[in-house]
Amino acid sequence: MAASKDAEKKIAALREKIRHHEYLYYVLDRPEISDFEFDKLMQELQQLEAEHPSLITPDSPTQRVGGKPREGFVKVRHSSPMLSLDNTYSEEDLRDWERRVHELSGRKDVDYVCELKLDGMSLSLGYDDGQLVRGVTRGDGTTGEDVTLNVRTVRSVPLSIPEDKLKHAGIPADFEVRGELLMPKAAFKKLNEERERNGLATFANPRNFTAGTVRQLDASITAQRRLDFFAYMLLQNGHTYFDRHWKTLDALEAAGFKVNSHRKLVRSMEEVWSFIQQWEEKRESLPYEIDGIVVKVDRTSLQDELGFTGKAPRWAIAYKYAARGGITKLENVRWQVGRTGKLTPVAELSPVAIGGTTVRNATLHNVDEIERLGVKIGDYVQVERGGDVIPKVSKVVEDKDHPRGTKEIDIPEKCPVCGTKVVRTEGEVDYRCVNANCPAKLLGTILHFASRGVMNIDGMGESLVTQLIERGLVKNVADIYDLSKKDLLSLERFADKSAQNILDEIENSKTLPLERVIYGLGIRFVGERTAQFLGEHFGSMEALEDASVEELQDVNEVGPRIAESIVEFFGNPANRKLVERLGQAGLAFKGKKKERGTKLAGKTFVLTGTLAHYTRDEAKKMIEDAGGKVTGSVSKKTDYVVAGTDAGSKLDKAKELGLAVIDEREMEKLAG
Ligand code: 0OW
Repeated sequence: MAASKDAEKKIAALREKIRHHEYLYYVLDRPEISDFEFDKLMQELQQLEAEHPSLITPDSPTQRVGGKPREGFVKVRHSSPMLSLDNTYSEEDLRDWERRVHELSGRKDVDYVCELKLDGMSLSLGYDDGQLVRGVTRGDGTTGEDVTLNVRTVRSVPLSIPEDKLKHAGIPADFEVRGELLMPKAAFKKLNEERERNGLATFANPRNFTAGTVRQLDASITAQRRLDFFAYMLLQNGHTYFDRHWKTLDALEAAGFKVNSHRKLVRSMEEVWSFIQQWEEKRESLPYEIDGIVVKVDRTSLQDELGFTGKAPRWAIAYKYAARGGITKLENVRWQVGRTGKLTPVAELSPVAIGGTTVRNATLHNVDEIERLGVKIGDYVQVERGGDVIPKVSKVVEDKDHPRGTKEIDIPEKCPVCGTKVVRTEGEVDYRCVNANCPAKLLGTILHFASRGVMNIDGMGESLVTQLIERGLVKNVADIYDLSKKDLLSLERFADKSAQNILDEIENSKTLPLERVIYGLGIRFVGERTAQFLGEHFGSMEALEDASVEELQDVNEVGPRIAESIVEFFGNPANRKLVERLGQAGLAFKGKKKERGTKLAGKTFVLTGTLAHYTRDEAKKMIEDAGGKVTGSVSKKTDYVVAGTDAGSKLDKAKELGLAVIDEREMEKLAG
């Protein structure tokens, strides 16, 4: 007992410490320890909990990412409607709103709270006895979807709040918090670029990405995308708890929720207007997108008196900033072909001034976006410069001054660059050119190969590569290694020094490891992480080239889709020739094969149900690193079935076949 008592104390102290550092890092954005030190604390807690599983509680920091992928979402009715906001676009509109507030309330001395209007999606969190028990999307305002498992992975959402902290904040033990869930600009940019690199459809803005992320059936995917949650409402049994909104925000902050600090309590519309103007400029510097300001009557009794119409309260209003953009005419649409062959529609516009620059092109993103906008050639469109640099077409403008266009935007039958028939794979959004030697793909392919995170050939940017392609000096990535100084000196603006620099960079690239070369080949769905797993697993380019679809699926996180894409790539003789030339040029074709243990050599495992401490991928990796194999279906050839909680039909079949059924402890022991 003493050991367990001692463990209990250590676990409690570790949890407290980890929660404190999670709060500093994710709520206050003021970390005091390094990620490495934080991870060590988490590993220590995981180890202690593994030794004393009975001490594991749902609100332990180790329990944020868990549960098996679901088939769908349960509908949940809100305690009271989750309202939306009426919008205003001018100071005059605001004055009208203020007049209505005065008339309806019969008061002139109204206090207001100004808040940034975060451009995310609303979410409701339910806490019972200080424990997070539910996360629900807004849905249609009356009924939302239960996304609790996904919400638990958002680090700025407390899994539990200690009783004393709630008391200190004046909050009852059972309460509901509402707020905005969002994806910071930096995360959006990085994740979208990664999807682009892996040939996946990208999202038009952080809000869409957030909505797609929180509704992932597999919460471990949500966890990887680092969403943020800002609280702005506190209810008990569907009613606002505090008598002032300002108090609500302070109480939420005191209880450990992330509350936006850029808020202001004001007594007049003049102050509201100056707050709005102040943030019109400053919003560019914010780490997340805002699309306006929310103004709310502060006193709850007044809010109740004013009530709401339709779906929006009378006691709150949104002021929307004019889109950073302009209205102009869509003259034409051309289709750009990227490295992966994806065809992207580009709007050719009548020049329009946006934020001091003249814009002539904007992205229409993909065919779905064209359909969503309902845009035609000749339409007048609103063009906006979003958080990222590429302007986008945000909507069609239709009024007496802006008549509609009539010409449909045709999706090209053939690749605009090489004439190959374009295809659209079943269930995918994008149209693609599948010609491996399409020149347009060539530019993107060379740039990808030479880029920093791949072969790191500094100086080999768009202008140089375009020249090399136009002069016929480079037709594929292997030609890079045949370039001579004479070739480079024949290009514009190339003096001896810069030519030598490029040649040195090319030479240096040969020292980079095998996984970089694999990543550089630009095989569809093979991004940086997959390339690393492939390098570690096969240990050489030759072994990778000869691997079958089945063998490839033994690699961590490689499923049938990626395996087929790799076999298809090496099945193309032109690609084989290319790889052979890279080998001859002296690139790293041997890597350090991740040594596998032999404890489980020749043993086949099947995983079923939810494991308490490992995701499916982690468990699969543990077994494979010990030399074992993980398959998806139970058969007589299966040596072990690892059963977690709510194991399904695979467990029944294992019992039928009299197979060895073990839990994750025994799996760990077997894997050593
Ligand atoms: N997006 C926001 C935000 C905010 C609610 C309360 C009742 C009606 C609106 O930052 N700061 N405050 C509120 O207050 N709503 C917001 O966003 C709304 C929620 C639904 C549609 C908008 O996203």
